[in-house]
Amino acid sequence: MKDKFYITTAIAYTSGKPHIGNTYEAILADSVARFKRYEGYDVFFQTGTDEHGQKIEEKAAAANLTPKAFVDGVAEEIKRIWDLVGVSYDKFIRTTDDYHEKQVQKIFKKLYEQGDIYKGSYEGWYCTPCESFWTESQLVDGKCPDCGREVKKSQEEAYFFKMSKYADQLMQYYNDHPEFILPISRKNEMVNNFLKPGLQDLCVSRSSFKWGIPVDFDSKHVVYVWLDALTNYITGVGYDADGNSTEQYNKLWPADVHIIGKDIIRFHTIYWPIFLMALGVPLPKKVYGHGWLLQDGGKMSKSKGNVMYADDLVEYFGKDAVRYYVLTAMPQDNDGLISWEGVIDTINSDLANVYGNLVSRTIAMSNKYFGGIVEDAKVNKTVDDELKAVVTAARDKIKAKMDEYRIADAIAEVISVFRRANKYIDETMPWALAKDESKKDRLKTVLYNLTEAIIIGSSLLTPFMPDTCKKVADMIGAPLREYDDANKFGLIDSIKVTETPEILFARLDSVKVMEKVNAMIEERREKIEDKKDEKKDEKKPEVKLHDHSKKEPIDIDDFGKVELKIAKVIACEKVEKSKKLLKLTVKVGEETRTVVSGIALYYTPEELVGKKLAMITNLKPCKLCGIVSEGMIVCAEDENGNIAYLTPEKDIADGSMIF
Ligand code: ME8
Repeated sequence: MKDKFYITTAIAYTSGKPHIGNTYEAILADSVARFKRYEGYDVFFQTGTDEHGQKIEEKAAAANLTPKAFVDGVAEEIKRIWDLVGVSYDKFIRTTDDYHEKQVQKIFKKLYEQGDIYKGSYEGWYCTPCESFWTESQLVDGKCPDCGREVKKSQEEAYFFKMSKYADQLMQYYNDHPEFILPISRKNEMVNNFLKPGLQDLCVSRSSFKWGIPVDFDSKHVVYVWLDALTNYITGVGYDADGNSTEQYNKLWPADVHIIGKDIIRFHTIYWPIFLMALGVPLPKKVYGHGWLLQDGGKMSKSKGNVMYADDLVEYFGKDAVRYYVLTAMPQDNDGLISWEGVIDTINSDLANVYGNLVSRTIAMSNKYFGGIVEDAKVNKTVDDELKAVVTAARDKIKAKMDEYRIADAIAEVISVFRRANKYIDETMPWALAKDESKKDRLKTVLYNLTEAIIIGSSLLTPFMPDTCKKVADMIGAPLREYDDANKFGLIDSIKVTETPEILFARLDSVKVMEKVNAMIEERREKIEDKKDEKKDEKKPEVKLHDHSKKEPIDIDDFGKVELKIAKVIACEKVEKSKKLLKLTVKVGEETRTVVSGIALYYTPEELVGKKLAMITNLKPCKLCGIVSEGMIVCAEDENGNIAYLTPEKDIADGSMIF
């Protein structure tokens, strides 16, 4: 009976299309899963999407969709991309799946009933228009960092998890399982930065937004998105909090490895193990935190149109070349740098020059000298032993690297097999042997040895480049070698190679490809600019800014206390730290004043310069985002939150009184 191997990726946020960095993780996990299958493990590979939370709720609103319709679209897109790059998952879980939501509710309740979760209150500073809590240190001059308005000290009811209760147990687990966190540097980070200073209780519910799994016994609250998301690893394989877990769960859990990125290691090596301890569930065997793929030569940014997406890369270079590139671009203990030029260089050097060239030369020579027939005439030389030694040692070297999750190093071992085989061609000079009839058998053996090296190397490369390796085996006319035989030389019998070999990787002309790529980036950038303009025209406000309830009657004297004048905007700019504020310089008769106004979502600075507006001129000055505001621009706001400034019906001097 084969051992099981349960491997997972992080589940991707459905806030938008995944870039090549997120896709890298799926390819990485896929190559591990494929290698384990090749080794003979009974692999279960789970991936999926993380679909709840405020950010997604906001994105959906901005797209004018319900959150569910929005995440349905993005989850489909993520699946499409995973399929495009050949991610061979067995299960794709979505956190909006019914069975998952039910289990999260049960888990929450169980933890509450056993006292690990308790109801408390969250203290902070609340900005009502923004519906946001802020800590003291986040405030700017004591005001909301987003809109610059006054904030109220508030308490919100929330549920908390008693993290500290399990801290010692977790430290013990780390000590007893030195292989739990990989690379080791990440473990030290967790111990020194989080466990040693002491764990704080974790707020595990939210009531300021709705798009989450409701706490079933207190429906004002939704479950904190990380508690929801992390449990996917058990709910996806059939965990049941009432003790009726499936056979599949019993077989697969604990997971053999969670593959995740470096930014979410804390969630997987502190929160997740503690939740599991509280549930009485065994901990995963390993958490592997990979580095990040960063764009060489500048940050990837949507507005620059230069974000690298897997589907573009696949369109330009093909699936396997993209898999090869991202896997080899990432070192184990660090981040990896990627670029369009980098893909071209790697394809030209490793795939076209080394692998492709070896395959095409070998097939061409077999056709030319022996009508495509490859067989061993057993005329051996010492140089053959050197080739055979490299080829037969490769499997175990690769396995050792794969066991340490050194994927780039494992692939480099395969490439060194192909490099050695190319060198063997130079050493044996088949074209010279062909000229001498008496050396025909030696030539046969040379081509046989090369073909063996190609088949064994391709078999070992299959987890990383599945389609290419299969194609090579088909062209050679020999099956890919099983794992158990991948360290044995000389198993091919007599075979016939194809007469019409395909070019595996054509050499790319960097200048030509980059011209096309740059044109695509430019086109995207323009589209994004157009969209921004359309959005500006729409000017859809998200919330009403002001209290629209009926006010108490006042005397004319009360109204008389308000000084309203016409102000002319002579300059205007955005306030750097805020999305909502504009800084206006206005002329009011002889005076020039600065006014900070929360209308940046409705008007651009350019639209306001030169306009005459109604302004309250005797409000006491106040500081907003560090700028002293000396008045208030008066606007009208309708029930839907649409805003319009007030301007005189005909031209009138600035400084004129409004009464
Ligand atoms: O973190 N290079 O989702 P996510 C390499 N939903 N990996 C990268 C990367 C980059 N440039 N950018 C992101 C989440 N990643 C949560 C996970 S799991 C219970 C919940 C990795 O879509 C990132 O580190 O933001 C993470 O492992 C994965 O992509 C998904 O990121």
